[in-house]
Amino acid sequence: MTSRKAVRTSDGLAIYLRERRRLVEGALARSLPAASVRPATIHKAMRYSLLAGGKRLRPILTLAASEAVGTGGARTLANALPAACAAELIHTYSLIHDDLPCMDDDDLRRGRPTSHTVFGEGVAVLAGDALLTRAFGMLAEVRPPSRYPLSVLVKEAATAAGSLQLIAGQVADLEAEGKKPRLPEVRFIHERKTAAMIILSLRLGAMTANATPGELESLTEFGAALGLAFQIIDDILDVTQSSERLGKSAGKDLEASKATYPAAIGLPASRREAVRLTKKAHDSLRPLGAKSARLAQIADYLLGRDF
Ligand code: GRG
Repeated sequence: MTSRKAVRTSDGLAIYLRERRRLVEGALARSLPAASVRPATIHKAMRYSLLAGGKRLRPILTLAASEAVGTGGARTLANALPAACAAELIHTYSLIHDDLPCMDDDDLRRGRPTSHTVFGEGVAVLAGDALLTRAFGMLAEVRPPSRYPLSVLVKEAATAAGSLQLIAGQVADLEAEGKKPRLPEVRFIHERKTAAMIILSLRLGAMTANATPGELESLTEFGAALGLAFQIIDDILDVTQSSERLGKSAGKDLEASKATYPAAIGLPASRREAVRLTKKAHDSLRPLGAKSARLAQIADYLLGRDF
């Protein structure tokens, strides 16, 4: 992207991302008990991981999806915000558990020592559990629009975080370790471990803004393509970037013989696949028209990211 128009567009996106991140950070900080509330250890641990930065991709997608189908005003955003927090709470729980010695056994996350290295394994497990539980409490704060009662939102989140999606991906990932990675298996894992949460984030945002079934379908297709592209880029960055840049341990996938796109099809083909999926993501947005421009920009931004 070198044209002047492209530069202006990416400037606009940077401002958008900064503003939405600010909204999300404030809401996340308010979503948990203060660190001093008894038992302080658990609240410290929950806040330590949740408020450690991170790209906030999932909550930003929730907000952007609500804006793509709603009126886009302050009310649209305010109603999407608890759902955005729910997506980030589930995501952060999954990161804490993923880093545990019995899983990926990692000591660096979001540029900080992982939860279990600071608080011990027991508290880290419980902090993950408590964040997951809090996610459903946050979802209950959405003012349900006419098409989507709260029970629908809760079911969406439970399905995406459950044994058919997020946890299915993690189990398949654990079972794939040390085996020669095959593309269908890698895809199975990535669709469940990563894309499912990205689809959930978009769908929750769209639902809080009372999306039509057609709009919801377009955003689901967008999320499926974007989610897979996002994880392929993540796999590529693990091979090509430093731990300092990523804020998490780089090079671990190769070391642990993890199921990744570069391991299955090589780096050049992985890059081509991420580009193809990003184009597919763009195509999925076409029925939504101009209001989905931010989502299209986010897809391009994620393709070009280096952390
Ligand atoms: C239930 C015991 C138990 C564990 C669940 C499901 C699970 C553990 C872990 C999956 C988490 C995981 C590592 C998913 C991969 C998706 C991914 C690329 C995560 C990193 O997302 P980013 O880059 O991270 O958006 P930030 O820190 O920016 O939010």
